[in-house]
Amino acid sequence: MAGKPKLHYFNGRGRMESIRWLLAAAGVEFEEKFIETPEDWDKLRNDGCLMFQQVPMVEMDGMKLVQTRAILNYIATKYNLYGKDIKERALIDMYTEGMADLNEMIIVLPLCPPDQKDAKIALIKERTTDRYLPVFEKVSGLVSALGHWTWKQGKIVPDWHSLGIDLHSQ
Ligand SMILES: N[C@@H](CCC(=O)N[C@@H](CS)C(=O)NCC(=O)O)C(=O)O
Repeated sequence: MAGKPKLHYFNGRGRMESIRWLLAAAGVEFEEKFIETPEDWDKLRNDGCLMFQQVPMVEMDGMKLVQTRAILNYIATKYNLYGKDIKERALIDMYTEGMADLNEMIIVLPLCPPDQKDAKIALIKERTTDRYLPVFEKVSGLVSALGHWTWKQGKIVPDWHSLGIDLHSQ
């Protein structure tokens, strides 16, 4: 029997988090190998197992998978979580690409110059509440899949703290 998938990433949510969620949704146990030091990072890059010298990387089924979307597509296809036909798959792609756009805004926030940070946080909040969450509110069945949101009085409420956004810094 094949071993558990091994996830290589930093000790944080980042781009690996959606992969963790998807494996959990598929009921697949996995191991994590965190990159904790510059030496860990150098070793992984110099081993030649990262196609583009980037993580996330997932070892599974004899492959060293990189590129978040490629990894998600592989897992979703393997565990039959990618729609019953191409129309359902297109719909799934539309929802997940929307979430990926929002996620990308949040992931790059720590790299933002300090003088632009408040404006970026304000934009993330505006896009979250005005653009993305209304779409997911229409399909409340999907809400349980969104770890950082809670459902209050018929509305999705973001958990800003768990998203890494400190409201008190405003
Ligand atoms: N398109 C890639 C982007 C991966 C990426 O940017 N990973 C970052 C960590 S979150 C990284 O490894 N950066 C190092 C580098 O680009 O040299 C994906 O979706 O997996």
